[in-house]
Amino acid sequence: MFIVDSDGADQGLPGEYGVDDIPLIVQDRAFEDDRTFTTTSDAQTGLLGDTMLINGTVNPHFSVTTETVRLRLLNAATARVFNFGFSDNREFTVIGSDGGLLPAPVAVERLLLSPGERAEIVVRFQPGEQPVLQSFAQELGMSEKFNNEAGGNDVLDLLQFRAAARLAAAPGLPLTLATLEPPALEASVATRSFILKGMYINGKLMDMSRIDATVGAGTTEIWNVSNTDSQPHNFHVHGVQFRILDINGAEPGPEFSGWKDTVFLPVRASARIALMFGPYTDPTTAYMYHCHFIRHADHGMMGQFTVIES
Ligand SMILES: [Cu+2]
Repeated sequence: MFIVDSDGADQGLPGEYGVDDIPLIVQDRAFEDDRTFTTTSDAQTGLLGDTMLINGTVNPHFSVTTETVRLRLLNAATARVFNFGFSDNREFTVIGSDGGLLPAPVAVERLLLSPGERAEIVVRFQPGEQPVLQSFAQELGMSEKFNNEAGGNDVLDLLQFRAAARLAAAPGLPLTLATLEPPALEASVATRSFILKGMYINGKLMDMSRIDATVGAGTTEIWNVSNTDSQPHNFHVHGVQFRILDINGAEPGPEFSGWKDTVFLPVRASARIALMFGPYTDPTTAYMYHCHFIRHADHGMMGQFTVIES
């Protein structure tokens, strides 16, 4: 995991790496009899594992020594959507999304992250307690059979916390975290549509020799991304961060209102995203956009765009 910080951005937040600031790379894996990874699956959405690996560790625990702990969550699974929460259903606070801090902390009991999505959360602990970070059942919008096959009914233990008898005091979180300009929609220069179905985006498989879109540096575009399929997908864009304007016509929850590069699209969901492209141009080297369910991307559910002078 690469962690990209800007100076001063972390003021007032837990930030001591390995003590109260912990990266959590969350994966489900399956193993063969000879203890090698299982790498193939016939499941539509891809391989689901029965063994949870947190930072590569089976049955992990974390020794808590401070009243608050910041967790940098990465869904590093190929196909599983994690519905994060705690065994005692405690509230926790979301402070960041894929591309940076949120404007303000958001209290939740559950947080749904599809493959490739990240979030930062802060959890408050009491001395001596041992809650477990879990993934809970979820509605993927599929038929019951496929919902089960895609892991929608699974409840999974991910990481046990073991709080010491005495914890170092931690202040409350700041009321504001970052200033996020609203997307400059009036400056939007183009609207594009992306239909996700089967392994196709707009009816096409990835072709290295084809540039699917050319965008202008420093411009804002609105992309309508629709999952018209009977299985979940998501949409991940390289080289740019975006803001989710709406999902199925409604504003996203505040925990998804910040900088994102991946948006989850359950069955028949559609999202409108505003992308603000940076100043860097290169007419020959393309960025990709793709479904982050790895089986889908591997089968060609991907396209590419270049950023040129506008
Ligand atoms: Cu997909």
